[in-house]
Amino acid sequence: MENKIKVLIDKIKNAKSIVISGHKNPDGDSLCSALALMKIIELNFGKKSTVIYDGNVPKFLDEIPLRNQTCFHVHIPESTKFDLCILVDYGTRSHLGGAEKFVAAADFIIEFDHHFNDDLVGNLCFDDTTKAAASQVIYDVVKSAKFKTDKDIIDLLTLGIITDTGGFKFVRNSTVLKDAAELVDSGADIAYLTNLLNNSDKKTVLVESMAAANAEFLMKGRLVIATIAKSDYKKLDGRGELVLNILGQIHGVEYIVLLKEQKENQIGISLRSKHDPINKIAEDLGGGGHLCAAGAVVKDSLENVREQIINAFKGK
Ligand SMILES: [Mn+2]
Repeated sequence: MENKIKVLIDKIKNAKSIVISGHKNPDGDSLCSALALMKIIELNFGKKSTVIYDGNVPKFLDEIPLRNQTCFHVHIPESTKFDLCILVDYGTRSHLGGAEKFVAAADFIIEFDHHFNDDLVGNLCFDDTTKAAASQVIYDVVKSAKFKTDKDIIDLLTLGIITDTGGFKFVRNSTVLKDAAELVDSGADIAYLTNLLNNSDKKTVLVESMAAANAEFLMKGRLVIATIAKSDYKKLDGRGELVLNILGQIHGVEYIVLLKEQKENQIGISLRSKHDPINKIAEDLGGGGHLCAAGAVVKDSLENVREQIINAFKGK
């Protein structure tokens, strides 16, 4: 770790321009980790970096600190060369989105991630799959390097943990709770930060509740499939987490599937499981993710994808 931190410090010190990006269609951890790093670099090295994103930033993240300092990637000329590129929470190469062109042009790439990935993009990798959030990986580095922090950094790192653990519901080891406890001691207010995320549009909440109300129950109620039709897809905010949350509360439900018709013959699939891993199903569909929370995008009709999903769950 010590050696890697030396390289990290050297690369940041010598960089003339720095771009930071999370994965396409950023979630809370991805965006908060990127913004936290931006502020860490500013506070400790006196350098500005550019935080870019691709896809849509969910509206529930509107009130997070420094939100207005993110930049949609197309607003930066394609010919721009950042000599240092930092990737956070990206997962796999195919999730880089608009950051890909800056990755290709950069002299050096640093990554901070907690996803399992056997095709690493970074030249210097701070990866730890035991961590619940990329922001937890960053917090580790902050402590090892003895970097200065401020309220924005503390709040953003805490928000990364809150969002990726579903408000501490998906905590699988104690390290994330220890880190959260330290962040609270450093000034993070969990209740305040949790409320900061209650920002969704009325139409989003209504569409997601409706999708839950119309869901189909299979396998004696162990599998539930909800659907968002193309006409409602635009009203979604992020991944449709509310649908998954509502259905997951039902007694006897073990697997929750949300099919989102993103456009004609393109279905976004979110898979959740209460216990049994379902990441293999996501991988077989060309996607990936965590053991019990994964997803994929399949280019086929809603009806065909529904059939595929039902077949994939046969034998479970
Ligand atoms: Mn994450």
